[in-house]
Amino acid sequence: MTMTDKDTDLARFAAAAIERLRVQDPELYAILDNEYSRQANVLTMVASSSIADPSALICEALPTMNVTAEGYPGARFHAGCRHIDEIEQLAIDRCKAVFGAQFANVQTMSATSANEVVMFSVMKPGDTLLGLELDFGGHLTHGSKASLSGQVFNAIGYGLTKDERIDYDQARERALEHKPKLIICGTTAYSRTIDWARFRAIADEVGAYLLADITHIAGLVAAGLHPSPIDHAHFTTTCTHKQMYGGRGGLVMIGKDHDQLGPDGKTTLAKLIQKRVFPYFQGAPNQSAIASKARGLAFVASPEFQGVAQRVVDLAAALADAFSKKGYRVVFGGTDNHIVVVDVMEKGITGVNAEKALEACGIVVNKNRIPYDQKPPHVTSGIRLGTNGLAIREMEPSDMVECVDLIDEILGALKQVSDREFELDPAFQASIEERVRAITRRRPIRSYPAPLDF
Ligand code: DSN
Repeated sequence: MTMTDKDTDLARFAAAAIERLRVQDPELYAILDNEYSRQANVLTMVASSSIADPSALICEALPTMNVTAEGYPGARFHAGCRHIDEIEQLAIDRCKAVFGAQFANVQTMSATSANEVVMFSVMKPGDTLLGLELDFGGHLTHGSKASLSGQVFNAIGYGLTKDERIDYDQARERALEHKPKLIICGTTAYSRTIDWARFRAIADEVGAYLLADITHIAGLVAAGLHPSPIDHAHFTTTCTHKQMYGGRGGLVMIGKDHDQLGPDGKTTLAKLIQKRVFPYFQGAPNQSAIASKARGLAFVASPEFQGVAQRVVDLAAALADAFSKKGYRVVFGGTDNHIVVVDVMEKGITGVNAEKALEACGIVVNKNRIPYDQKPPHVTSGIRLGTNGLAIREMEPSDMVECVDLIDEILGALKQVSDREFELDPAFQASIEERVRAITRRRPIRSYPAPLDF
C-alpha cells in the first residue's frame, strides 16, 4: 500500500487534532490520558469488552462524523454523501462476507437497538416474545421487565436444565403454550455452545420468527469456532465492539430468509429491517462508527484473526480449569467460548465485593448473577470473566494459572463486612497491583498485525 498526499493529509489531521486537544483542553486531555494508561496497566477481563485496534478507533475520530446522511447508499436525503456511501457499502459488503449473510444493515448504534429493530419489524406492542431469562444468562433486550422488550411486549422466559444447559425442551413447551411471534436465542453470560437448528425447529413448529443475538460470540462465529446461526435464524444481530475488536455499534443480518415476506405478506424481511432502522428508529447514522465497524470487520476477516479467536477459547478453557483446580465452582461446568462464570458465594463472598476487590488490584471483571441466585442484581453471587482482552495481549494458557492464583489470593485476603462492604489490606493490595503490572508489562496490548487486505 502506498501513501498518497490525501492519506498524508489525514494522518496530519489526526496528529494535529490530538495535539490541539492536549493544548486547548488539558483538563479533558488528562482524563482521557489517564483512561488510556489505565487500560494499558490492568487486566481487562470483562467478557463484554475487547481492545479495539487504534486503526479502528481512529475511524471514529475523523471528519466522516461531520456528514449528515439520512438514508442508505445511493438513496440519501442529503447531498455530499459520495464517500459516505462508499464507506457504508464497504461495511455492508464486509459484513456479508464475514458472516455469509445475504443482507446486512450496519447503521444501528448498538446491539440493543439492533434487537429493538428486529422486534418492531415482526411484532406489534403487546405481542408475545420468548427469550432466555436474564438470570440464566439472557440479555436485558430478550424480555427483561427492566427494558423496552419486557415492557412493550408480553415477554415469556425459558431457562436452564439442572445441569446448567439451555433447556430446549422447556423453550419448546413455552413456545407451544404461548405462541410467541418472536423467539430470541443468544446469551450474555452463558459459556456453552448454542444449538441454533434446535431453536429454528421450535420457531417453525409454532410459526415464530427466530432472532439469534450473537453479540458475545460474533468473533468465534466468524472464525468458525462456534456454529453460525445465519441461515438458521431469520435475523442475526451483534455489536461490533465485544468480540470483533471494532468500534461500538450494531449489525443486523439475514441469511437465506432475506427475501421471505414479513408479517404483512408484502414486504421482505430485509426491507422491513431497512425501514425500521431508518426512518422509524434512527435519523442520520454515525458514519464514523460505520467506518470503524468496517475496520473491525476487516480484522475479523483476516487470517490473523483465526489465531486470536483460537487463543480466546484456549485461554477461557485454561481459566476455567485453573479455577476448578483451586476449588471454585465454575458455573455451566466449564466453557466452550470466551466466558467463565464463577460462583464466589461458595467462598462466602458476594459478586460485588469480589468485583471491587479485584478492580482495586488491577483485575477488571464484573459481578454477575448465577442461576437461582439468592442475591439481587447489584450484589450477585458470581463473577463473569472473559478472555477477549487477554487474547489481544497474546497471553498463554499458563498465564491464566497465574491470573487465577492472583484472584484466589485477593479473594482469600478479602474480609467481607457485609454484602456490599469489605476490607483489604492496602499493603497487600499494592503488592498484588505490582504483580499485575508485571504481567501487563510482559504481555502488552498488541496492535493488529500487518495491513489487512479484504
Ligand atoms: N450485554 C452486556 C454485557 O454482557 O455485559 C453489555 O452490553
